[in-house]
Amino acid sequence: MKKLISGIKPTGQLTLGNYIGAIKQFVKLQNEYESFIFVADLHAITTPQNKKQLQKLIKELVALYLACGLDSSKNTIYLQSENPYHAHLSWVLNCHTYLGELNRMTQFKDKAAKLKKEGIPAGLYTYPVLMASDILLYDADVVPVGDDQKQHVEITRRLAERFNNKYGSTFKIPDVIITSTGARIKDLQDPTKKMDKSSVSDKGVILMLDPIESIKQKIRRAVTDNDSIIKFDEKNKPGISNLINIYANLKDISIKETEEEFKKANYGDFKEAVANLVTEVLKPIQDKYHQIINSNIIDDILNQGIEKALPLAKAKCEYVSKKIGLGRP
Ligand code: ATP
Ligand code: LTN
Repeated sequence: MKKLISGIKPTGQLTLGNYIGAIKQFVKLQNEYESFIFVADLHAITTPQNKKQLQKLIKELVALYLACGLDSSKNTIYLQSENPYHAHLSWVLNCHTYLGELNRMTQFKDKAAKLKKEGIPAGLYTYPVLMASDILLYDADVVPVGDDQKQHVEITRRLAERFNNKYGSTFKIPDVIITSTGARIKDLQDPTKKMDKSSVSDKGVILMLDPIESIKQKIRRAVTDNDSIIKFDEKNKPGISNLINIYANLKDISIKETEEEFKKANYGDFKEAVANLVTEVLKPIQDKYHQIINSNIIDDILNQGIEKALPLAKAKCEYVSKKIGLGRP
């Protein structure tokens, strides 16, 4: 069976963007791939985090993975920092990465701009190399992510190819999987910006655990435009296009089918339909989440996950070390 790997950072409450761009894909693909889904806590600390809050978010993220339908018999669900080999391989790959490559990463530029006053951690700069290690450590065939992570999977491929050319075949070259609709869900108040869990915008971000009525309000108040045609046009109608993306994705239909379904509707009716669909999807997830978060299952799942992930990662790191001449002769 081919392998899949992906992770999410415990940097905030998960958004509808995280669900559509990432988790929904994990759930769909778990039947086709042997899946490794982790909590990227080492990635989370590339921007400043509060210790107590981080602990809470780690637990919540595992509960949400499960509530969304990740099956622990099909997925190895684990905590990144419990596996020291991620950081080990990351160091080795750092020594094979050029500064010029890291300078081109758009996520780094965006996040660094926000941290100018406090200082920009070196870890934020080398973040893509840690992500490459996460992926290459398990010989993953595919990496399902949102559009913003595509560049990081591309650098992963480049690093793997460089290493293979220098030391002989060592790493599998992974492919990115990006959903055709909803690869970049936008903020409802500023539809030119990505919906982000670390964002300060409250009205523009739908949190997966937001109260149902508040989700509906946020969608009803989403910024649109002045004409009243429900047509996908990201440049001129970013707000409506964002809602079309959300609807099409959650209903598993195309953009065209969505336009056709609402060709006679007004914006009010369309927003109501989007609000109903989003809450229909999120309500059962929220119910399950509340059962899971108060049970002991989270520790069991993480124990089981790390037990499977650790020996695989250890073996790969030892193999890599041998290839480059590290360790005792
Ligand atoms: P942060 O704001 O802390 O950078 P984030 O919301 O971007 O966080 P990540 O942990 O970086 O979340 O992302 C987890 C996964 O969700 C990634 O695969 C990412 O591409 C995807 N994702 C995040 N936001 C969106 C979005 N708005 N639309 C589609 N996919 C998204
Ligand atoms: N950088 C990703 C999270 C992440 C990831 C990974 C995703 C860390 N390591 C490995 C896929 C594969 C993000 O979403 N910000």
